Amino acid sequence: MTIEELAEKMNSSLAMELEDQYGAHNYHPLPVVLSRGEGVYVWDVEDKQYFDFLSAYSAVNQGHCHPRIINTLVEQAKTLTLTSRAFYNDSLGIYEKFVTEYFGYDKVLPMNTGAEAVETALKLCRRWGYDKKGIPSNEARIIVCESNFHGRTISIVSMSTDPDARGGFGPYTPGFNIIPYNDLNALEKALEDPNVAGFLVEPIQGEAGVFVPDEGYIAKAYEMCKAKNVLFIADEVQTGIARTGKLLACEHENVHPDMLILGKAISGGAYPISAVLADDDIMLCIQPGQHGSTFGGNPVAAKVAITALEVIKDENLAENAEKLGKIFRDELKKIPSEMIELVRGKGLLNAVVIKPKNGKTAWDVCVKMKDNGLLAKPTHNHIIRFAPPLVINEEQLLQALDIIHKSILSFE
Ligand code: IF1
Repeated sequence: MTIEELAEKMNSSLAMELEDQYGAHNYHPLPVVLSRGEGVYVWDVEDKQYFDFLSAYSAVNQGHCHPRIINTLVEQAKTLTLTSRAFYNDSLGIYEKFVTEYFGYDKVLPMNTGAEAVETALKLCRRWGYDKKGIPSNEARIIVCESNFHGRTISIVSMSTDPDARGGFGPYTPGFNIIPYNDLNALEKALEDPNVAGFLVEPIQGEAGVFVPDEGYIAKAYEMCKAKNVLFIADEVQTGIARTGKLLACEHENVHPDMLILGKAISGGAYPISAVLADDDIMLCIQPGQHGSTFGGNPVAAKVAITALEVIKDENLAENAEKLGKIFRDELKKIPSEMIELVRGKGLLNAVVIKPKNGKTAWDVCVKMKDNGLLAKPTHNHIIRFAPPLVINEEQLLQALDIIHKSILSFE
């Protein structure tokens, strides 16, 4: 069949068959085939409507197809899409000024995916360690936490403790000291190593199952790093851009990271955009020819990121996440089912730990919620992450809670 014929005949089973036959099997999606999105809703190819409670893993914080973001995307796409950094362009400088003032840093290094931004931060941290801290060449160490998730590249899975993410991809990149998350004693011991250049941490561990550390952990960890001349590097790819009820999750503890890693919702899900922000003493450790990317800092990304970040402030999405997140957790805790073992989260990044019942697991709950019109996906088998677009209003949230309530009680 031609592409036109396939599009004409498109339906859920055809879409799944095509992906199964012609696509790599690196995901096991929920059996739903989406074709349209608007705000908090998505529709499948049979035009059934769902609440999107995953938001593409917190990339669509501003809601699907936000009109302002899409208009910017379309206008710039019709004008100039890509110049490469071999030349200047008329959008990048404006974006660089905007985004560094928006987050309070001297400079930004623009990349495309979260993993690329994490890799960039690792390179910057090592260069700073050698050039500014005086760590012997090739001896720099970076402290990371157990159960971290920072992406899928070889160096990033080299610091992972998740067998699925890491297993079978050796040999691994050296130079990482792994400590337990949310454990200041372990961090204190690890900081004794004079060759440590940085501490890379998620302010809340998303993939691990929305692990919120103890109050004060991030603030104390930052202080301890400063006392040992070690860079505090926050991976806010998932927790950033208003998701946890503040613009950055670090703001809950008044921490201004030495290096800030952003991705996902910096574009509102309209385009792959990521960024590393830092002050000059770190950022200028990389000079021309020492790092780069074909698409990094392209005009479309520059313009889209400006609009996506403007929307966050114009629509008070952090405040909305804070307010509705509290309601969401309170209402979830009221659901009378022993399948709900634990509810945790911050802002609109929440998770429910599901205790299997009569052989029914988190996956079965997600399939039931899908049938009832709400999409979410389990992480690590027994945890369901709930992360709707931050544009959700209270009425929609309560409707979604009804669906969750009905779905879970259907297993009683
Ligand atoms: C998948 C997880 C979430 C991230 C943090 C960097 C990255 C991510 C804190 C890399 C990416 C994505 C990747 C995607 C699913 C999703 C995910 F389940 F994998 F872990 F959100 F929790 N730092 N997370 O969460 O960004 O290169 O993907 O742009 O790989 O399955 P990326």
